[in-house]
Amino acid sequence: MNEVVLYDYWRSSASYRVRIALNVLEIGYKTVSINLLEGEQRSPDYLALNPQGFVPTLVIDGKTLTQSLAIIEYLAELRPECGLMPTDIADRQHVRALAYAIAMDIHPICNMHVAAYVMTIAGKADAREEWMKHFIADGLRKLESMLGEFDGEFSFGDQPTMADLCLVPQVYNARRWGVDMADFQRIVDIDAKCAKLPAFQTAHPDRVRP
Ligand SMILES: N[C@@H](CCC(=O)N[C@@H](CS)C(=O)NCC(=O)O)C(=O)O
Repeated sequence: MNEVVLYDYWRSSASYRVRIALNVLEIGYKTVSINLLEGEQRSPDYLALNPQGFVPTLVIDGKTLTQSLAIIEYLAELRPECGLMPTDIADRQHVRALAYAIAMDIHPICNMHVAAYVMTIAGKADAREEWMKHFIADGLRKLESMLGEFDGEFSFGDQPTMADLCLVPQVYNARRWGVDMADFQRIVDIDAKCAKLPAFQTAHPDRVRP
């Protein structure tokens, strides 16, 4: 395998998801940090890799891959035995539904450029915090009730799947914004379970911060 390179930012949830996936599969990789606060995601060199100007981007097998969930599914298909995606078609649908509830419903409206724009149009400095807390809590409440449909120690079953790779970074982000997690016991329990696993520990933002 050629050198695997992950373009990421230590605090980015989407990057954090892919770091966990690479660790679960035990794929060694080099990191190139794209400093979002300094706008490096909009540099011409980076846009040539990721035309959306988002992190992460993964270079693997001579291919340049974007979109964290599409990257995770690529890795899961490369190594089906890793269990990140179940083998049963209906089970896979459930895992995707849980992952999308975070990655497609919570994350995009809480993205850095969205929250920054909210602050501009609202004309008050604390608008961003209100926005983040409101939409993260709203999304987590819905996720908590979705999770109630499924048994197991993780989001779906007894081993980590793509759903957990989305849940853990979202919980990190929620805590960072001061969201009260008291109503989300199942989410908190799953997060704690994942936190015991080395693949999740070594992907944590505090461990990869440049
Ligand atoms: N759907 C994309 C979203 C990626 C994304 O939004 N990344 C954020 C960091 S978590 C980003 O690069 N933001 C840069 C910006 O808002 O300018 C994915 O899952 O890869």
